[in-house]
Amino acid sequence: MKQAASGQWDVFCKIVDNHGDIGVCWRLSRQLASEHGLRVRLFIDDLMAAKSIIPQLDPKLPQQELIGVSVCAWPDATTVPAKTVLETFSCGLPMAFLEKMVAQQAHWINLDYLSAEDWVASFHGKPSPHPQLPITKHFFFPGFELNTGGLLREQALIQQRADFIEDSQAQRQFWQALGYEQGVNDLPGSLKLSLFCYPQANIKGLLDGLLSYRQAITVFFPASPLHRPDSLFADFEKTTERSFKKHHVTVQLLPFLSQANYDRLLWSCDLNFVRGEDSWLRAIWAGQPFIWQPYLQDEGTHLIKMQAFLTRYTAHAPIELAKQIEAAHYAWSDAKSQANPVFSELLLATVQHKAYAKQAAERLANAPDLASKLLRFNEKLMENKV
Ligand code: TRH
Repeated sequence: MKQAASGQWDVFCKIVDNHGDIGVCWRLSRQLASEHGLRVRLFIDDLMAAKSIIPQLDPKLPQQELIGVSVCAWPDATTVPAKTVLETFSCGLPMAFLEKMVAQQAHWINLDYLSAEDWVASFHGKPSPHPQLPITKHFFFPGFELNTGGLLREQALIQQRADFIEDSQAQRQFWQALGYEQGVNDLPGSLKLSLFCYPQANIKGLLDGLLSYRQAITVFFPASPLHRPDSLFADFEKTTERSFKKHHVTVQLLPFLSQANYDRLLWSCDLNFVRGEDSWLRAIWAGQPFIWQPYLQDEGTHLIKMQAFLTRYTAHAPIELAKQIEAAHYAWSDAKSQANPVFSELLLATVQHKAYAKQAAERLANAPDLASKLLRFNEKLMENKV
């Protein structure tokens, strides 16, 4: 393990909606503590909402030690800042806290959203002086290219995935823990899909595609307050409290999983539908085929973000497969688009798609990870080399 970086870092997380903000902040805070030996305080504006990602959190406690991280309620005027303060997704810092940061010349870094767009590299590391106070914020942009902040990836992640894929006992335990008995739908040729999406996703189009694909398919659907399964699968037969079936397609409702179990679900499925920020990246590292639905933005700018990623991600893919991956992304993010036979054709390419997704994960995992680059960036700030 690298020489424990000295000192304490403060990480700020405001939970706007959904799970991504806290999902990223909790994952990064644990990594900074466990892999880089930092004393991390994670300040969260809504502790109750954070419980979806940190189930062991007690929202009544103003401060608690969890998995090497000090999880804290939003700071009050007495809180003394750490030497390095990580604001995330431009969540904003309390003025009293900022004034104390000035007093101790704290480093102020803003971790921004992940994008594959070309402009990212030119904005990465850029300073932004505070309009009133003599302190400068530095923007830190995650990204897919070496001249960006890199991608969030724990050091042991790729090996953990490889070990799980090789370990049928661990896989059995995982499925049993989910109350899912492996059986008929696990026969050779049957497919497993996972579904994590926003309500605007073209779920009807996908189901039509799956129904026209002549192999047993199980769709795992972790619970999300954004969806009402009974209406989504209205023309399916409800076979149990948590499953629906129509011909060869079974939909299995799952509880909202722990982040670790959600990784295992992504590792175990043949095609993963993911969204937003963090699940998108976990799907990439899972090395399995995936369809990403970006967080919806006005004027369809999320489709520009999606196209920038597709161009980069499919750059090394066989033309036909690249076209199929792209067509499936547009069919998924655009509920009005003609989805059939886009999804069934993509499923027919599963073997080739799996090989490509595995290679793409290995290619991206060769680059330094975001947490290591964040520490390097902070060291450069200390040496006034930024
Ligand atoms: O929940 P999201 O839609 O979060 C979004 C995005 O981050 C978006 O960029 C941001 O602007 C918006 O929030 C405010 O999707 P995301 O980013 O994939 O985060 C989901 C988290 O939930 C991720 O850490 C994985 C985790 N997760 C589980 O832990 N268990 C589960 O069962 C599932 C489905 C997800």
